[in-house]
Amino acid sequence: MNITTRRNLINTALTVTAGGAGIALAAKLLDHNGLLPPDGGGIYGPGRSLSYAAHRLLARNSLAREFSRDQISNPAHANGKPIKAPEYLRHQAEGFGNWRLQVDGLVARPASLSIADIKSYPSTSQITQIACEEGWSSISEWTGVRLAHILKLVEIRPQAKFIVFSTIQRSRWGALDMNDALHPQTLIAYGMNGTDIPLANGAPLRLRVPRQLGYASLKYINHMTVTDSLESFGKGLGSSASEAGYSWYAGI
Ligand SMILES: Nc1nc2c(c(=O)[nH]1)N[C@H]1C(S)=C(S)[C@@H](COP(=O)(O)O)O[C@H]1N2
Ligand SMILES: [Mo]
Repeated sequence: MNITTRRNLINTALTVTAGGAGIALAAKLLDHNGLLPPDGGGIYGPGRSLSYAAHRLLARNSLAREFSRDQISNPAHANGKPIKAPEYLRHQAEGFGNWRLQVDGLVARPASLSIADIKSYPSTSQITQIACEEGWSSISEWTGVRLAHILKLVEIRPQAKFIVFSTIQRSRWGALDMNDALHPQTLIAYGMNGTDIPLANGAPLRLRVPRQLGYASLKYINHMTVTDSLESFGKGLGSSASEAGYSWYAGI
């Protein structure tokens, strides 16, 4: 789809929505083009759908801003305290040697990756900002492997549309579409500011999605499932954040 076609599609969706009877029609149009987010229903649905569609159509390959070393926040920020669940404390006592990232779903080669496995892959670093929906922000250097690299290793099937992430905190989970999943700045990170990720920042493994608000960058991840539909996950809204009333897609 070229840029004019994309703009036209958005204009059509906007016109149809503004036309009153058109919300359902606009949703159908976006759905048909793979542009309806999982939380696109309800009273906030049309706004969410159009903002998601606009990002995907007009800013598909955009990069999040990267900063220089002297802009790194000092002291480093952490949102919340290290978690205290016995299961987590046990992993911590074992130096995270038994932590695994399970990868399954629509893949040719399901995997169970240790931190050592993940550290053996080509690493990349970025100095990016975490912007929290609560109003603060913090800049850190993140080191890890591109999520795209892992998805290539496990050979995702062509029907793949979303990657669902679980964390050791059962109440925190989320999903990325393939555009964010394959984006070069989306990392499975194990390092922060030159050392292993501190406990409060999501040790030993977290997602970094610098094109979305902080809540998309899930900490303590241990499982990812490749799927073509989010319907069977939780309430079908795509994340614990959207179940709590935030937008599933938090593009910035
Ligand atoms: N598992 C898990 N991931 C999480 C959170 C959380 O509470 N649990 N908080 C999110 C929110 S709201 C933000 S803003 C960032 C904060 O990351 P930081 O603690 O490294 O600053 O992590 C996100 N990822
Ligand atoms: Mo946040």
